[in-house]
Amino acid sequence: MTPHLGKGRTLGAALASLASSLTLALSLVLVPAVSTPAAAATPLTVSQAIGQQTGATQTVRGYVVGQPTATNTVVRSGFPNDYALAIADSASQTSTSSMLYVQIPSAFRSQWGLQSNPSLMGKQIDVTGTLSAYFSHPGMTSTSAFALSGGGTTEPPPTGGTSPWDSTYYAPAVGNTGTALRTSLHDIIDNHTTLSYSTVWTALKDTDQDPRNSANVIELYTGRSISKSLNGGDAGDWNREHVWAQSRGGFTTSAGPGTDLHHIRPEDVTVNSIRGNKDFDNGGAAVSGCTDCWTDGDSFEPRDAVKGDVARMLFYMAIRYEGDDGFTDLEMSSTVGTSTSRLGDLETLLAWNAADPVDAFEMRRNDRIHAQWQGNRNPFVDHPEWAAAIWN
Ligand SMILES: [Ca+2]
Ligand SMILES: [Ca+2]
Repeated sequence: MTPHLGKGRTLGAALASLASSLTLALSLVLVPAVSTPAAAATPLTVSQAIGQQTGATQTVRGYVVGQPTATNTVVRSGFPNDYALAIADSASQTSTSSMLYVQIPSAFRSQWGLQSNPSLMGKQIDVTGTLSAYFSHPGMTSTSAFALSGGGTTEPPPTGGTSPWDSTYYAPAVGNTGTALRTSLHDIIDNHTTLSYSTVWTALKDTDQDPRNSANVIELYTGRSISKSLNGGDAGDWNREHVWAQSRGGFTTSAGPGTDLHHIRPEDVTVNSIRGNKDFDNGGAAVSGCTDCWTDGDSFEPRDAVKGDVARMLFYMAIRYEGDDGFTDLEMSSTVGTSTSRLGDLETLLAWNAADPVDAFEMRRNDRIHAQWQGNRNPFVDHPEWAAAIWN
């Protein structure tokens, strides 16, 4: 199965949706007029929040539709900063009277502001804060929590695609499958700035910043938050983990694949060395100092929360590097323990991609690499379903 973010609605899905709406309407008619018990855990809709500007603290669920810049103005691109969001009950809403304006306090801006995270457009989120006017408009202030709605990110964005980049960055690729998709994506993503290996330290302190502590980065496999300043080579430091291991890609730390941020992540020095140049697959013995990590003689299994991240980084490398620019052609492998230029296990990685959907940290990371460091994107973070469209 492709993971959900894809595909327009079929007629069948529309009919099923209509049928469930009719069932709901019927049940509302048949059930006597007993008021629904107030379920504290159920978020308000945006239209409810607009009608309840009481100063109470509430959680509201809605789709990100833009950034308010004045009472009657919401911009949908060219975001000026990270200070505010507009949410609505439909991802295609364009009327400001049907939007709630959400203040983003400074602690949340790097993770939830649209200038840093334009991929949030069209995503369904839950926000908690005070229901009161913002920009002289129904709003939420003193916002204290932001989260992607659980399993609720399936409504397609207004373009009819699945990413705000479909009509621009990905235009030559949208609609393709198989070899045509591979070729068009390669041509899009191979045009980028290359970094020096020393700049990679600086960049990782931005791309992998802990959303709860701007002085720290998050280590990929361990999940630990560690001071940005503890980068180095001693036990207990973090260093630069090449998810596509150098010796398996025929590259060094010269500018090129060995400095490509899309697959380089902060990792604990000791755990990085335990992973070494192994393939990725399920199973093995527990890895000391890395909760829920497993390894055997030829493979490494990271914690569940980053299994999809690992898969999508490797898919990027296989498509970015095709042997046409002086670097080795990298390809996915359907086995483990194979030679230079191939990494696996493809079937396991496709399953990890489906089981661990793209999260806010990963989206922000992709946005930062694109906007700030390299000028290119990982297509499999924007379109995880493209992996199955290429490798199935
Ligand atoms: Ca993940
Ligand atoms: Ca390749």
